[in-house]
Amino acid sequence: MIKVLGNNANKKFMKKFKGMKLGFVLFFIIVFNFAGLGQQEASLNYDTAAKVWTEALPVGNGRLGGMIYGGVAQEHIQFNEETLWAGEPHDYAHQGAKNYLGEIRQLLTDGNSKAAHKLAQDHFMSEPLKQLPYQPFGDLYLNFENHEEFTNYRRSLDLSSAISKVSYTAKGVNFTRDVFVSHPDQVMVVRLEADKKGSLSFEVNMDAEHEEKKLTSNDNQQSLEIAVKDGALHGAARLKVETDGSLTEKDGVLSIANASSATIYLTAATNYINFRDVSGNPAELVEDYLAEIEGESYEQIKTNHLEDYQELYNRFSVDFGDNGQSAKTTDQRIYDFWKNPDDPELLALYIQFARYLTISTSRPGTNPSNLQGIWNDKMVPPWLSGYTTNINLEMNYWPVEITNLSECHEPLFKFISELSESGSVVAKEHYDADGWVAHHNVDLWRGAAPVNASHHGIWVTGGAWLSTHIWEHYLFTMDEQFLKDRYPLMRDAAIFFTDFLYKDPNTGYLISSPSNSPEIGGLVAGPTMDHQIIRALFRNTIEAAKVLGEDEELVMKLNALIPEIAPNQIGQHGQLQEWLEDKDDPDVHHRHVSHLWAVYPGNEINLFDTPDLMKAAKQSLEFRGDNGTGWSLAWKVNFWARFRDGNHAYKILHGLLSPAEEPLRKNKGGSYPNLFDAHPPFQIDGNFGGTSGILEMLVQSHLEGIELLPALPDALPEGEVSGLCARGGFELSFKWKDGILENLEVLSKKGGTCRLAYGDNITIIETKKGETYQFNGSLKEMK
Ligand code: FUC
Repeated sequence: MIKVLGNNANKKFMKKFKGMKLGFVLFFIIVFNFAGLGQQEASLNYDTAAKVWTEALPVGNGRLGGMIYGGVAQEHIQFNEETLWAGEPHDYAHQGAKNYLGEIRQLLTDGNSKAAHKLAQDHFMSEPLKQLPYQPFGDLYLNFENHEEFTNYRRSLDLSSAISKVSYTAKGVNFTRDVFVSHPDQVMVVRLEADKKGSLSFEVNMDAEHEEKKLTSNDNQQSLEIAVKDGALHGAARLKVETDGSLTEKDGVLSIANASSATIYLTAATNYINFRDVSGNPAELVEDYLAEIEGESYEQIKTNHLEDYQELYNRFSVDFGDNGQSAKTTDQRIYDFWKNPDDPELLALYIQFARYLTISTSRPGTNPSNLQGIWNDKMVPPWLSGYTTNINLEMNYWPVEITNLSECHEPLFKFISELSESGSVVAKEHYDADGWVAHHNVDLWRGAAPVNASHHGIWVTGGAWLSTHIWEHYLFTMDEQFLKDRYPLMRDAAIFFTDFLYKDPNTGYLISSPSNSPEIGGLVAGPTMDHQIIRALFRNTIEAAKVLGEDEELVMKLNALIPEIAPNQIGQHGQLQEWLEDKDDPDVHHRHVSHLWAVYPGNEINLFDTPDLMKAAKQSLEFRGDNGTGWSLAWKVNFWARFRDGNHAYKILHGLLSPAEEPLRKNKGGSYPNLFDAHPPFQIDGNFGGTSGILEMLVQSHLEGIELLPALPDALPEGEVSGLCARGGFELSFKWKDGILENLEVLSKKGGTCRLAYGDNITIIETKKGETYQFNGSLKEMK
């Protein structure tokens, strides 16, 4: 960990980084050239309208989301509001479950797993057994008469402005539509223009799939009220139209005629206030949102949007060079990448798209990004479009710090805080323990109890894994106030495990039982992943307590427990054991690779401290193979980067960026035409995990310092990155050519020691807060 540096830290850092092989060391000094570095253009482009949802383009402001189809005769924007879910406030804990904990443990210890499963299924699962789904909200339709014939069709999503555009020519008139969702003004904006006066005519109406719905209009406004079928939530959407043409209303539909331009402002809200309170008034909220933009011009609202969005987006840029592929449509590029993975700009686009998705789904005050971000068109979406914590939810936040979007991590912290409340009830009812616990799935109601089935639902380290994000955020920002505010969540997650860990009569180790290694092997005693996560949580809590000068006694207790926890073990096939017993099957190619958690996102297993375990982990990954669902591929990219095998990481990325719907790829993970990650079906985690994987090839800062280009693949021989964040509070800009670092600029945001490594070159400098330091490719500081 970079945070806590002992007296001999510098020596240790040197030692750790000994043995790193570079091959070449640069001896010449390169003239710095960051002046030319700018924001690269990044856009998704198409020459036809979307036929299906995974071709439509996403827009969002963290709360409101839209999927734009871009049809000419009919525009369809399917929209969501992030708090519209089925269900109602409910804690899911199973009263009296704790009475069965001892017996379930004993059955597992005795090897009677069948009886353990049955007992757990009958008495230990959440009430009710299933959680509830995220819901679509509604649809906006714009119908244009006489637009059947058209030419010059283009459809795009510009990532630098977060504006989606459609343009075409019909009857000699050039038409354009711009759509964005404003965060400052909380409205979706659809701007339509025709370049010939008075030639824009269309009808507007909203609709929804909900059985309970009501559409009303008056003057230039239209309202849609809906209620979910199973539950306490209802919502209101409201739009208003401003135009220089005529506006009439008939049967709820608004008609615009003879206009040159028209702007639609749409907003939506529900009665959800928080996971315990549904007393909101959505009709009032949407009225207020629209009242707040009354009198503001379209130009002003667009300017507000751009200022707000670009303040986040423009902090980071990446350029891998462009070999001409970017002139093609995005769907074609994905197809061509599958055939020949030589489109470095597509990787840069993938990174910026993930940043766009982060900004569009996660803003301070919103809910975190669920399995589909905020976009969903199904009443029963895959896996309920929930918050799955045994990999997916965390993966959504893997690149958030590195890509300089630290405040977009906040929704996750708020979520953890709420989850700790429901999780403390579950800790008591299921485990008779203090602190809090969360299992593998969570819904809007912060359900923390084990759901669905004992063989995958009883997995106890969901809350612990999430809590590691608090420490990570601190490492990247060095923000002590943040740590002080959120530390109790880590501490209480750790306290749960001080009660929960159980001395295994067979081995004498402290183990996690009952639990599972997600989602393979059933209910077991002592899965490796749990122990890795619990140790990481304990270590983080110890470090955090030291920073804050708190909880000395707890620190002593955690320090004493860590060596008692079952260690990582190497098994008969040279593999890292997934379980306490040496029973891994090398022929199993399961999508989850949970026992490698300590390689990534953890750091307990690494090349310097534990080379043998690293070798075993690599062996395990080789057994699992190179295929997988979208998120599984994404995770493997990160592993291979940590194994310092950039070419293998790139091989996996090749799959992740290949067409999901290509029949010859037989339902593998990949990308849809709109660059959404395919599990399949659509699941947003792979977009984020793939992005963190690419960045792990460029910079790693999970050990004592910052390593430049630790796993650069041959396919990315040159590039330029700016605004990339590393642990310790540093922001990096650097450039490489022919696979060799040319120069580096480090901004120290908080001061302190900065340890840099590139190949055999190591530089340690004391930095001052706010200062920028420049280095040549051999890490020699340039004054
Ligand atoms: C976990 C995974 C599945 C899927 C689901 C949402 O259960 O095993 O593959 O991603 O989450």
